[in-house]
Amino acid sequence: MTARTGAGAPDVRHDPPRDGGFTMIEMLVAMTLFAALGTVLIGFAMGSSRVADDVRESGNVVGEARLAVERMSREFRQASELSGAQVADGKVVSLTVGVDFDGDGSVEDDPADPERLTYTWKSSTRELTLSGGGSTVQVLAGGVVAADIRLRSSAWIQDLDGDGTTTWQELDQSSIGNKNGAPDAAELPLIDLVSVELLVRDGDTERRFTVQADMRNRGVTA
Ligand SMILES: [Ca+2]
Ligand SMILES: [Ca+2]
Ligand SMILES: [Ca+2]
Repeated sequence: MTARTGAGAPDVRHDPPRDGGFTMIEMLVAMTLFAALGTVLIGFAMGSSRVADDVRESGNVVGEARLAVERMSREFRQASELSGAQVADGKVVSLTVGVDFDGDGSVEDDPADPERLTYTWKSSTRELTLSGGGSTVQVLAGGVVAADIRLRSSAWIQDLDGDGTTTWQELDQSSIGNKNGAPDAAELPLIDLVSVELLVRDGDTERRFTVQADMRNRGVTA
């Protein structure tokens, strides 16, 4: 009994410290693991929130560009007149269309509900603006890097170089054109295809948005 107790005593005395030692090590290991896991989780959470921010930001730019492009496309298709176009360095930089939104048969310049709209691209400041009824707003709040406005005609007989596309330049140089380097006068009524290509900055990348509108619904030849 005594011997057994004596033999058992060291075991009894030694066991608790051994358990305590394992517990300490286990706790240290657990703490280290939790710390490591925590760091990974925090890093992951911060990373995902950054990604979410990027997606949100990108979604805004892309969403806004899509809306702008859809709106332009709708307005050009519904336009009952192409009132004018401005040219700079041989390129169309401004386009004025008349859309009879209220359907009363005429295009009015009512400031409350303007029907004559002008889209203007200013390459020096990279601003695409929309003017109507005496006020001007910026389209896409400075996100546009480049804009390319093209005017074409389905009057194939004026396709001087025979490439299948009649550009406003060809109309200008044709027998009906006034050869002044601008789409105007007798040329405007023959223009029935408008395309606008926008290059929009989206974070580190640039995205291209294209508007292709058939203006053949125009009854009025302004
Ligand atoms: Ca009207
Ligand atoms: Ca051509
Ligand atoms: Ca001309």
